[in-house]
Amino acid sequence: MKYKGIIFDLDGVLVYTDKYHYLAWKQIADRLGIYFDEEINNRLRGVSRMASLEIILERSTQKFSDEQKEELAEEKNEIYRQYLGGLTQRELGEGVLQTLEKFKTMGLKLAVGSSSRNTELILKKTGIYEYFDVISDGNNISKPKPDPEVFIKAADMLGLLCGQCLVVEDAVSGVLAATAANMDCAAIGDAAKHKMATYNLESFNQLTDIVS
Ligand code: B16
Ligand code: MG
Repeated sequence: MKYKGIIFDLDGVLVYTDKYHYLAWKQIADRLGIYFDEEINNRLRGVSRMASLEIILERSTQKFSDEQKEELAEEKNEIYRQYLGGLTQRELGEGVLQTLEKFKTMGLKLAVGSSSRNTELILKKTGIYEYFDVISDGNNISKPKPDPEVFIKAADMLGLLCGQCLVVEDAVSGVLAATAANMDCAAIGDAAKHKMATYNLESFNQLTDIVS
């Protein structure tokens, strides 16, 4: 087999939580009178909570202190977690369950490599927590994507070399992070056409052909 480990991004790859990030940020932006739409939201994919807030505040004329920014980020997270309360297996990406099942039977090591600090909750609510050998996420990194830290740590936790792992990503920041980690990257969704991606996926199910 070409790879020994697969490192999955969470939001936008395994689970469609991206719409809840959008709705939560939209609520904050509307309250502050800042213009925010789906296109701006695409720039938030894969980047940390605080970096997302900074992108939203680019359109604000008001200045915010670090303390106010912390409060806004916390407020967004509370709204987001309310949405997560209703999360079920229905929000899993198409083909995710079958693919994870197949990769497990093939003996591949599986990791999550996400910028989110809500990874465990999301994996448990959608019933896929048990499929993963390790989780590398916003809780154990100091530098968010596009820095490669989250993926390098995931490979390390799996006991594998970077070159033995394939990253699956939906965000440009994630494709850049995988490239900087010297890992092959299968890009889907928003990042699918990115020139740095090793594989451009039209559907999640195509992963099986790449890996076999
Ligand atoms: P949280 P990923 C990322 O997840 C999201 O795409 C991004 O929009 C979000 O700001 C980031 O997680 C942090 O999430 O607020 O839950 O800690 O795509 O890296 O799985
Ligand atoms: Mg993502």
